[in-house]
Amino acid sequence: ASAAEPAEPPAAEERAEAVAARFRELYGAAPEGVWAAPGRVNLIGEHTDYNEGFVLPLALPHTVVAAVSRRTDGRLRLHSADTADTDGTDDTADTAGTAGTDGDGVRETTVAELAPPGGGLGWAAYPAGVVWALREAGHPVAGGADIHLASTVPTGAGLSSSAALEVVTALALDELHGLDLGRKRLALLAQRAENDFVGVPCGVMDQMASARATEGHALHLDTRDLGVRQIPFDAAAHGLRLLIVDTRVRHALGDGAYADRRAACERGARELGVRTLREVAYEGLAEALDRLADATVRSCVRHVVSDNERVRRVAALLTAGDIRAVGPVLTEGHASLRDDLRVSCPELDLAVTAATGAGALGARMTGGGFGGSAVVLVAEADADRVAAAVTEAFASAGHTAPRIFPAVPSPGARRLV
Ligand code: GAF
Repeated sequence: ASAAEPAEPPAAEERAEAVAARFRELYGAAPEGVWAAPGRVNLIGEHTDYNEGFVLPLALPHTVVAAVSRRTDGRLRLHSADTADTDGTDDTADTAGTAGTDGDGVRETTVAELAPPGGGLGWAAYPAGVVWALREAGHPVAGGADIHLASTVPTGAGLSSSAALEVVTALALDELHGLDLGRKRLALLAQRAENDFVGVPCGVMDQMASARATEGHALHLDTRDLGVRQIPFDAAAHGLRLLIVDTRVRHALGDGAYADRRAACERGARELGVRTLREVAYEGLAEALDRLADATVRSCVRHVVSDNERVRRVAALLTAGDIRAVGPVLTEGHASLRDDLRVSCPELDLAVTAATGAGALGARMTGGGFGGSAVVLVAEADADRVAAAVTEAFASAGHTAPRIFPAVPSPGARRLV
């Protein structure tokens, strides 16, 4: 899709009925309810969340919609309308884990037998992990559930398809069981599912973004106390557009490189004698770096502390209504992720240089890195030209054509029916 004809996915509200109808086909009765949770794109503040730092994501119009009913016999039945797995493999070919699969592709297990590691379950590990985390926290979910999911969040694109699966499951079960967990505990529980059941050591940004973002806003999140501030983000009102460039290079956080960066940051904090890098002030960065002997640790610390500062700057600019000035800060953030944290890849670097070279105000990779997507801030009038320049640059380099579409700040998780 070109930037001129935005590939907006159909709204979750419009998909609710079809998802409920498919649930009826699969399980023989109407669902008790239908919920939605969005993917996210992060504007700035990358690899800061597991250092108790700041992030600034916004929810996308791309969502996971879930039709759900409680059961009483302890069985957990899971179905996804999407053939591709969140890790890019075909779920019908995946036989790892304990869940059986029937002819309709329904995965069946019991709540009682859920146990980590659940990574082998593919996409089903995310909803199953949430049921496990609820059970572990002592919530009354032992009766089981029937769940049917349908997603428009691109998988492996760094847009939090996993967090959307987790949050939609958590919200549905929270409401059906009247648990009243609140969005903060819900996000933490979803993160626990991913950390301890799926086995990915992610921070809490993606789950909080999906659970707490609101339409028309970027979510300023302090990952230390999970305090949030909704900052108006209306690019169109300023004659601007925020584009996502999905490089189609599929990333996986579970492959060790993400955990390595996290370990380097934790080592930096230890060597500096602080609990987390959040405690290193930007003003004291040079002095802190002088005290670190290891070059890798030093550059990871420099990235985290300087990216926290960039979140502060971007939040201040947005609050002041100066969205254009955000552009260069994004590009600076990309250089830091590429050169200091070293989590970029050639395709992400090319998306950024091609976009800024063609006149974008700024661009950076977004999410965990090693593939996935970049965000580009561009004047409305230049959007098509910039998108074409990126597409051309990918073709010249022999890369798969990227998918380019606008990021419109959309509502967070909610009940539809
Ligand atoms: C991934 C993780 F899941 C987040 O917690 C965050 O660390 C992000 O990478 C990098 O900012 O999306």
